[in-house]
Amino acid sequence: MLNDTIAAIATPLGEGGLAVVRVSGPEALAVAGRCFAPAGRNNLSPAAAASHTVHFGHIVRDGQKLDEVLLTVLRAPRTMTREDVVEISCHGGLLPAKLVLDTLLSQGARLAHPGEFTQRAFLNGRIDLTQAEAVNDLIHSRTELALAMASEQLSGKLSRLINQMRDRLLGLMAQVEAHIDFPEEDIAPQTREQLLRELSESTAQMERLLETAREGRILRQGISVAIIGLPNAGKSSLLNQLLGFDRAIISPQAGTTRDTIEVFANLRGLPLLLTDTAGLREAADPIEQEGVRRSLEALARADLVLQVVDASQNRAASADPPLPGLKGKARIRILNKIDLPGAHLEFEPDGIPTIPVSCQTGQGIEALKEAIKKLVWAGGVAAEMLEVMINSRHQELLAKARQSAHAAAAGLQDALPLELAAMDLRRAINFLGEIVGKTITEDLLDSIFSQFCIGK
Ligand SMILES: Nc1nc2c(ncn2[C@@H]2O[C@H](COP(=O)(O)OP(=O)(O)O)[C@@H](O)[C@H]2O)c(=O)[nH]1
Ligand SMILES: [Mg+2]
Repeated sequence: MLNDTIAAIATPLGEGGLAVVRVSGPEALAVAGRCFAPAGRNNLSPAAAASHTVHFGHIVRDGQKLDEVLLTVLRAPRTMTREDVVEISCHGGLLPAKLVLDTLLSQGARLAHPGEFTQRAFLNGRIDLTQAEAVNDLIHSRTELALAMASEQLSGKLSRLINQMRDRLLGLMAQVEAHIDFPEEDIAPQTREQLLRELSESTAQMERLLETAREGRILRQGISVAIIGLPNAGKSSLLNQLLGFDRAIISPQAGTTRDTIEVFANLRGLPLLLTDTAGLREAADPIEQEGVRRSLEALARADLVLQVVDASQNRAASADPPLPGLKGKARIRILNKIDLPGAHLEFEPDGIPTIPVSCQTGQGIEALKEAIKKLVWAGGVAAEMLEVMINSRHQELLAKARQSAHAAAAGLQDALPLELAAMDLRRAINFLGEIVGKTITEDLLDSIFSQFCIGK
């Protein structure tokens, strides 16, 4: 599979100043050489050029110059894939890049599958699986915080942690197996104690890592936030305040927002998917009825609800809407329009964080952002969690590893045959190995790399 040469456009499809076409594999230099006519004084063919050098020339096909390009020669092993790589910078826009790619394909390269470059980097041992996944995270990160986390993972921080855990369990398993081999020497009580202590330290470490899953999911996927409330409470005004620009139409006329509006906002590194909704009321107008139905849907989907209350209205009107969907949802109550005379700020204390704001003057908005952050990062992980954050695949395997380690400990504790503990340890070791890709299956590779787009 790795002895063919692959090529793909590595930059996004669309118009731009430049596009890059990437070639990787044993024939990369030869294939590029058949498509490239060097120009200028230093006119070396790619195969004759030194590694990590850039060459000016043309892509030619059937004697015809297709595009003026810069061609970079990168020789194995100091390349992204550890294979010979050629990167061709051609003119941006769909057509030039496609012509260059077609020429390469006509001269012996094969079109790369999605993620195949990264997959080769993995298969050739340059990066492990968690690092390969980080490449995807890096490309898809939407806030600086998510980006910082992805680059930590790309640098191998998570891999090192997992490998340390795995090595530790390997050591424990070796000790247990030594006793199996010499059955006449029964395991000494101190040795058993020692093994159990080390095992419990290992599982505690797995627990800590498992706890980063929630934050990892938040940073990768964002959290969905529904802004709800009665008509005219100031929901659309709040959306605009949180965004920092005017996205939704604001009007004193009740029932202005009829459809739900979804936008992405970056709240100090926290990716939010905000949904502004139609005001919740008994509507006569069928369009508004549909809007209300969608509001309730958004409410049901939300991880967090921002409930906007008009504090200048009398208390009865601003009381909590009797919505079944609100039950058990993380919620912040926002008392809006505190700039108006007669706005009352007090609310029955009921454990729901309540923030007074004015979406007109911006007063209280910073406090609201703080409250959102606090609620989402419950436990205040911020700085520490940047170290590592596992994804759902890691989470699943880590939970299995922890379970096996627990089983091993229980077996040792109850003085069951040592073979059983050794088997459980072996299982835990394999689960950890699967996280970094030490034990892999074809299916696993497919499921990970198919999430990539072509050219990566
Ligand atoms: N004085 C004052 N008016 C506000 C405030 N927030 C919103 N409004 C006004 O309230 C009306 C309804 O606002 P809008 O955001 O459209 O409410 P929605 O129906 O809940 O989306 C508009 O006239 C806004 O200008 C506020 O904090 N203070
Ligand atoms: Mg509105």
